[in-house]
Amino acid sequence: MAKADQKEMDLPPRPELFEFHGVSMIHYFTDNWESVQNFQAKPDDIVIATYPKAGTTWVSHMLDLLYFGKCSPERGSSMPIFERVPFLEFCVPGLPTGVEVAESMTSSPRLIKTHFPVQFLPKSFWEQKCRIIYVARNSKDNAVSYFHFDRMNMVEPEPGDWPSFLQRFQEGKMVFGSWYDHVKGWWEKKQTNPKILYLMYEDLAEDMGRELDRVCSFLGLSLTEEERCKVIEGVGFDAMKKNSMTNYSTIKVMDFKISPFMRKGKVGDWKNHFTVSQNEQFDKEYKKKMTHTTLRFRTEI
Ligand code: PPS
Repeated sequence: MAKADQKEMDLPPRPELFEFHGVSMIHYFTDNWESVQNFQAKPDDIVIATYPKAGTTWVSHMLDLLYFGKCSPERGSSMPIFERVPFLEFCVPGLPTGVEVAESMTSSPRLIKTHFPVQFLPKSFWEQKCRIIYVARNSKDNAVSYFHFDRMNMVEPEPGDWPSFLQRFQEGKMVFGSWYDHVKGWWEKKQTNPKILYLMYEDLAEDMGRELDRVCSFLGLSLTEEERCKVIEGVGFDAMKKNSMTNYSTIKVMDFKISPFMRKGKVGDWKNHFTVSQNEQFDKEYKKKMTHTTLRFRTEI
């Protein structure tokens, strides 16, 4: 977006990345650091943790339907996802912070979203032994989705062109840092913490019914066949794209003329973006960075 357009929308300039405790961040997610770190979790809080663009909204809406779809069916079509599932570290002037939204919630359990790498999660979530659902997405599709998001979201740094964005993605110079550190950090933590369920975007896309059953078993929920079908229908890509309470169309800092929030929702869209040489280069780097982990992703299904 041209600088003049940004001014017309009465928005501050796009934020710059800076190093924060060893992770690239922007001030919108660090300005409220003290109160985020001192956040008081409740034992039944459920955290949805992801690297940006890995399927956060998908799983957030799924959990909201699971817990509240039956008793308040109007909730999913009248309350935007960021009110139903507050974004903990969010702090943009003129809007309530994620902490404020979470603290004002009267429904339980509270579903709380974060993009923090594992070492940033406020300690009270660990002390309270809260359940955490982490969602990861293969790096190539994740990078493509992030690129389009940064193009359309005026509170993200300027993405530049695709080649330079991809280069910075590999270097970890993205908001919330390196994809590699993020997915591996949470994966390592999960090995010793049974309160973490690690989901993959590709598995959700392949078989939602199977993944929903895994989620329900982790959360100790059982659904009737009718409830199960309703959730599966509600979290379909087309249903969520149409639903203004899940598609972010009410947010003024996102310019849907550039790209919609619910963009493609596919596994393998990276093939429409990576050149052959970008792909070779990427695979080489990927191999090096993923040597010492058992974590495996699928870039097609
Ligand atoms: S954010 O801004 O970090 O919270 O974004 P996040 O929700 O994590 O990721 C957005 C991408 O997830 C896709 N998405 C879905 N895919 C399939 N089915 C459903 N229901 C669904 N809901 C969201 C969304 O389209 C973004 O991916 P891309 O590849 O850009 O389309």
